[in-house]
Amino acid sequence: MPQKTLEGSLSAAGLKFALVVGRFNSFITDRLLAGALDALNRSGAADDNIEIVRVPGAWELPVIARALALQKRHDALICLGAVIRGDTPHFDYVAGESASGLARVAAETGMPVAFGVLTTNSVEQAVDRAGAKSGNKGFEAAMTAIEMANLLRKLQLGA
Ligand code: INI
Repeated sequence: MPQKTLEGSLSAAGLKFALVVGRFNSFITDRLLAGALDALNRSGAADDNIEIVRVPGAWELPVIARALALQKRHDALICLGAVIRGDTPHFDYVAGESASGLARVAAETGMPVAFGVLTTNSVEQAVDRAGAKSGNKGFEAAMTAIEMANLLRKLQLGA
């Protein structure tokens, strides 16, 4: 018998998304948001099915992602932020708790949560990953959200 492989498609038609975006380092997160919206639009998502939620910073992403996940109004969440290392250990707390908090929301609620939070050592590294040399991590996060929403739907339909 041939192997059975399950994968999510990359069509966003008919799917609902929330983008949760940190305002801190908005010169970067605005670019991540633009990349994510580009991915959703080019994959067939309807504007009416896209909601943008702004939060102060990456630290605040998990609590709002959790509230949205519990509402079950979306097929996937796309969380965007930019944590840039400074001279103090603050970076480690914000980046670490944002990442582990979002992972916990996804695991505990079953809602796909794409992690589009940059954690970089410099502004230059962040710029590179927000639409310059190294692509746009917001675009990649949105594509991941689309794939995961479709894969989960397939599994729930008994694939
Ligand atoms: N929030 C970020 O999203 N990125 C950062 O680089 C950052 N730094 O460096 O401080 C940051 N801090 C704010 C944090 O997310 C909270 O909004 C704040 O601590 C209030 O809870």
